Amino acid sequence: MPGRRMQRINVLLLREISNYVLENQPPETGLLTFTAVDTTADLMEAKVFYSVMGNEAERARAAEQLDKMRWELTRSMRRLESLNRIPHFHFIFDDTPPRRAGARFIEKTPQRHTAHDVCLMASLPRLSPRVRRKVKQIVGVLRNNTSFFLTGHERPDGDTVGSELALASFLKSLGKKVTVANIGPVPKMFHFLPGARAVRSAPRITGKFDVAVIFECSGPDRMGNIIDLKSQAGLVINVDHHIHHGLFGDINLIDAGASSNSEQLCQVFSMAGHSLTKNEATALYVGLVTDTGRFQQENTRPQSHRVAAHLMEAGVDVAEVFRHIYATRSPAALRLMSRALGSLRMVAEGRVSVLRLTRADFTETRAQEDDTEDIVNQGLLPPTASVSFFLRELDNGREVKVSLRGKGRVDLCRLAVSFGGGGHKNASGVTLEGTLDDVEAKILKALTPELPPGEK
Ligand SMILES: [Mn+2]
Repeated sequence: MPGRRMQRINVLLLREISNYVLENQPPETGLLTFTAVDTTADLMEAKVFYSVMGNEAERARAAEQLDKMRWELTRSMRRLESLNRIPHFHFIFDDTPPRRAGARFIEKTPQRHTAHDVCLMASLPRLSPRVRRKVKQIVGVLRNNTSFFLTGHERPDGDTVGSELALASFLKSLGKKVTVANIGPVPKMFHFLPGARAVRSAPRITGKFDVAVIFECSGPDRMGNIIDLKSQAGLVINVDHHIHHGLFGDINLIDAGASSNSEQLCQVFSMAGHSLTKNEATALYVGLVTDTGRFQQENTRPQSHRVAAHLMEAGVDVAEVFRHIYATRSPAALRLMSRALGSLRMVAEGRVSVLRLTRADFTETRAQEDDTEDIVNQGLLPPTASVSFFLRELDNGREVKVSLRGKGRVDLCRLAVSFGGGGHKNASGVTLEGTLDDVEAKILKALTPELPPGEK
């Protein structure tokens, strides 16, 4: 058994080598995973074990590439201050199942949809070499690290929760330590997802993690700074499908062409050769179906349906998901909906529907924040309405949360961003300080000039 110091050095080298090679390997090399490093006590020599997911030719190319990279790799290691010498690296192809965590996992999981996976990989959007490299790099990081922290934005939605649960399940099946936490609670409608009740809700999580994966946050403040990325995470992976994004991660997988994080994760799982379990597929499906507005919003692409088909084939019960998310409403939520509909006003010559809820509406109906789901969409029903504008007073009494939905005629994302919010062209939101009247006036003033002329 190597001593604690050597163990630390081995772990450090394993991580550094993985990251360096994944950053620098040419795309035609098969999927490389580094499985172990064994350094001699005098730091003269280090055996570096690796495996390759790929055919014979890819394996040979990988060996050749590693050989070529050796010198540059050694040079890049010189910046590691905790090492007073860089050992000579010997790359050793490792095919022994016990060490190959990824391979062990694949062997353990029957490939139920092998033919289909191949077809899915072909039908997933052809990633640009840049994104492909990132996905590949993420797969390597997931494999080569031990402890993970997963989180998303405040007031987690179906896509955040679904992505967290699917990724957590995948990581646990690889034997990793996983903590999932958000600053806000998981909405009740997602509690049917296995693992959803175990997701922690806390303002602050302590401890250190090898890797933090952050879902759809334009910046660390969007996750309420639940951990301090600099001091608590060795490496930060930032996954998002929204534009207007701060690139705060060490790896930023940003794809505005994807409907949801769930769709992006499908790329990661597909590249990892992972065959989804029913629970993972259901969690991802929830992300897909909620983020596309049941496949009705503009971000719904042929690709979204292909991914949905793939998830159904992995066992998703679509009717069950529908029942939990869309066909179940508490009496309190119905009463809240009635209040919101009762508040409807048509302004700007009928081109904007305004819906409002006060704090009293919540307390008197005993409704919760997540009972507001779907209210904003009602404002798009009047044919003259181009935009539905929904405002609600937050519990703190100082702020108003604004949701905007459109029919494609106004860029609501740009509008929300100009106030410090975000979203998509047809669905965006922002939280502003002020009274309902102040905030309504402020947004209408900016919105009205953007509206298409009304029909007379
Ligand atoms: Mn999303």
